[in-house]
Amino acid sequence: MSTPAPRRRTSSANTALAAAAVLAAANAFAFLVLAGRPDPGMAAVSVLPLAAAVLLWRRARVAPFATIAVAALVVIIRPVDLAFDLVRPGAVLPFATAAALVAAAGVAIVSSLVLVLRPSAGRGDRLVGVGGGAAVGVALAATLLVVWPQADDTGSLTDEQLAALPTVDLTNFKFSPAQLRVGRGQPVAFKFTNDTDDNHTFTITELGVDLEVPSGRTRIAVVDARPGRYAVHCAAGDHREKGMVGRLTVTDDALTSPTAAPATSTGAHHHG
Ligand SMILES: [Cu+2]
Repeated sequence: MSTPAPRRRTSSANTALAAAAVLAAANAFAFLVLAGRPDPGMAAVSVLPLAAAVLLWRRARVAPFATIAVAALVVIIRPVDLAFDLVRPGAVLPFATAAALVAAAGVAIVSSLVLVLRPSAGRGDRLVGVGGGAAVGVALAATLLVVWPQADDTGSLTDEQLAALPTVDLTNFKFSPAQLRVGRGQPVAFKFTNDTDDNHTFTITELGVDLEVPSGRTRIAVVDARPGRYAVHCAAGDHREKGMVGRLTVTDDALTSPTAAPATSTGAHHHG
């Protein structure tokens, strides 16, 4: 009866965090060793937030900095990249990283609450807890806000349909092909690949299409337009000025061409 409870209270949390740490370590190992090309940056990213979350949970002195580090990492990696990996994981590693970061953000938020609510919290603890938790929350919210519309754009296509999509390569600095031609009628889906180190976009201002294609990723865009000719450009940096432009022609008939074919069905396609 004389043994104080607090030591046991955190044992389940410790176990969960230990498991998370093992996952993060495995993730880092995969990025450094198993991947054909070692990627120290991604390895560090996959471990740091979890380490920060662990420290925060344990209420170490560095906890305030840990909270801020988690928030900064989420922002630095860019919500759109995270969101993309979460919604349509093209590879296990980026997905694992994104999932780990989101999980870490969740732990950081909870830990901030713990920091704020504990009886012995000083004024500084409370300020850091509230500020850090809010910062992580905002970063996480931004990520999730990007997630939903992406899910709507790409989630309804079957694997068969995905494989049959016309592909447009985004390179520095052009669209290949730059002339897209589709027949009117059903919405048309394109697959965009970006193998460069830069992020690019597929933007049709007239149609309200603004698709971000992160570096090294593939994305699907569903375009539903009346017959006409639409100017296409990349909205990243000065890519448009560098010639990253194209044109989408929607013909007045239902004919298709090699550069684009109607998707057989796009099911539950929604506009944001
Ligand atoms: Cu671009």
